[in-house]
Amino acid sequence: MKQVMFLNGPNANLYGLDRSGTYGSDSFPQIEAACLARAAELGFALDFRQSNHEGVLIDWIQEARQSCAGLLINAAGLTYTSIPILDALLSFDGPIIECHMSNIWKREPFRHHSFISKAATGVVAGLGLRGYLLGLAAMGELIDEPAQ
Ligand code: DHK
Repeated sequence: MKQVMFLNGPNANLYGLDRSGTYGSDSFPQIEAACLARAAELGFALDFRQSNHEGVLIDWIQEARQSCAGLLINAAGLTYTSIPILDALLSFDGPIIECHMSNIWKREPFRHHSFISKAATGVVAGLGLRGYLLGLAAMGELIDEPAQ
């Protein structure tokens, strides 16, 4: 069975607790459970992780190079600052889907430029948990396509 990693960056563990509702009402454990269930339906093994630390995320991307056919990532606030995460992603050979719960282009200007999009096969934003599940469905197809 193919392995896929789904990485979540700083503060994603607080989803559902934010009173503004920007990231929806689902808690992080609920989001994780929904993603694991969807991946099982789609027929691949999902390794779903979250860290508040840039270096840990980079270590996990490097780990994924060895073991995973595809990678989804919501780098959260590091999306707009981290060239090291971009560089790690550029070293990954398989498909990469950049995910955001919120529509980042509808928000403050400092959220409008993603450093990591350069490495992404595609981007899903603004659809909350539904977007994560759509990203997983797309990944299920991408990892079964012949390498480009
Ligand atoms: C998540 C965050 O934590 C923010 O820092 C980003 C992203 C947006 C999201 O929409 O999932 O700006």
